[in-house]
Order: sequence, then structure tokens, then C-alpha cells
Amino acid sequence: MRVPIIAGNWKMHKTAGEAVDLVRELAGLVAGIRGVEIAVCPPFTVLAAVAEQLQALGGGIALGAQNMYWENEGAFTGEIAPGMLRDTGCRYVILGHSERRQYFGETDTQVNKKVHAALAHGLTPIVCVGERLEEREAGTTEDVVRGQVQGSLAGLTGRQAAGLVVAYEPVWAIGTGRTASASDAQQVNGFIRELLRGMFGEEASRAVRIQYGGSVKPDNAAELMAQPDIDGALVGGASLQAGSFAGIIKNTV
Ligand code: G2H
Repeated sequence: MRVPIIAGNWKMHKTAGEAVDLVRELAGLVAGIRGVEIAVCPPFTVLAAVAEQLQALGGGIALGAQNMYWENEGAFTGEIAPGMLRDTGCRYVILGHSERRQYFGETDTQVNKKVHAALAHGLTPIVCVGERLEEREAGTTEDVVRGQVQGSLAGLTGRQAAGLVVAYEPVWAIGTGRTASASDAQQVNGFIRELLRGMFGEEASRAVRIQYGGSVKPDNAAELMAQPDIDGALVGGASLQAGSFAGIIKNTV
């Protein structure tokens, strides 16, 4: 039985003060909710402040980062190493988000290096894949997603793959208010699980959690989360307010 994971991707939002207020309010709203894992992924600059606050709140909400570099240390100005994220209290790291791919030119090869480095440091990657609108309209969704999954997860063992979180985020549904229908999302999530079965075996494919992401809100969460191959959500805009993020979490269980 897979425990769903709802992760908030705050993107480039929140000062330290705002971030601490948000997690404090969130913790109050989700106290007592069982059967779902909750994570927040703030910008690097506020990770330490949020980590401290989460610890003070009792550790029910996990911390994640939005990106990292694959080297352990060195002359890589502006980059953050996996060990630094661990040291700050991160458990998760989002890798290969479509905004990283689109605006910063990240490739599957780079995402793959990051996945290996994250795992080597005890971080759980949330690996993002998803097609753009023109790819969906051209009928190439499965080809695109297959290429991203195979490229991003190359060289992992079945055991490593089993612990991953994969997020299917159709690019046309991100921040647009346009959500994939529950059945469209299920179709691709099921396709991803089938792909993972071929790559890593039955046991790993049953264990891996596959989220859906793209304009998830409290009022569409329940239907999405009820799908057999949707094991949680990666939430952007609606994770920036405690009330809407808590609403999604409540509608997941
Ligand atoms: C997709 C998602 C979070 P939003 O990027 O990863 O953002 O929920 O705002 O569409």
C-alpha cells in the first residue's frame, strides 16, 4: 500500500518570515491527519528557517528543496550540493521540474546525474516529467514521457527506483488553471508505472509513488487522488496559502 505524498513546490516565493508563518499555520490545519505524507519545498534562502520551525512543530511535515547540483563541493558558483541540503534538514529534492528544463535548459542527462547524487546522499528525488502542449496535440505524450523517464532514471537499481517519487506534470497544466482530467492523468501515471515495471521490475514499480502536478486545488484533488496510479500531488500555486494546501491534503485521505 503506497502512502500518498503531497508536496508543496513554493517556486520563487516567500521570505523567511512569510515561510515560517505559512508552515506554522499549515501545521495547525493538518494536525491529526493520518495516511498522507506532507512536504514543503521552499526556496534555498529559507530552508534553514523552515527546517527549524518544522522541527519545533514536531516533525510531521517534511522538508524538500527545488533543485541541486550533482557535485559534492567545489568551484560551482551559485550551485547547492546534495550534502548541503541534507545538512539543512531536507529529505526530498525536486529534480527536473519543467521550469528547470524550459528556462534553464536542464536535460535528462543532467537530471540523471542529479538523481544519482541525491540518492547517494540519502535524499529522495521527486523526479518531474511531462509533455508540452504541442507534444500532447501531436499525440507524442507517451514518447516524450518515456524518453524523460528512461533518461532521468538510467542506471538506477530496482531498490533505488522503489524509493523514488516521480511527478507527472503536463506542462500545459502548470500554473495555467488548466488541470488534466483525472482519467487523462491516470492514463499517463499508469503508463509511467508500466514503464518502470519494464525497467526495474514488478516490486519496484508497485512501490514507487507517482504524483500528479499541474493546477491541483482543493476542489479537484479528491478525484485525482482517487485514481489507482496517482499517489499524491506536487502542488505549486495552491501550496502558497496554508488553507488551500491543507484543503488538498484533507481531500487526499
Ligand atoms: C506544477 C505545479 C507545481 P501549479 O509546476 O509543481 O504548479 O500547481 O501552480 O500548476
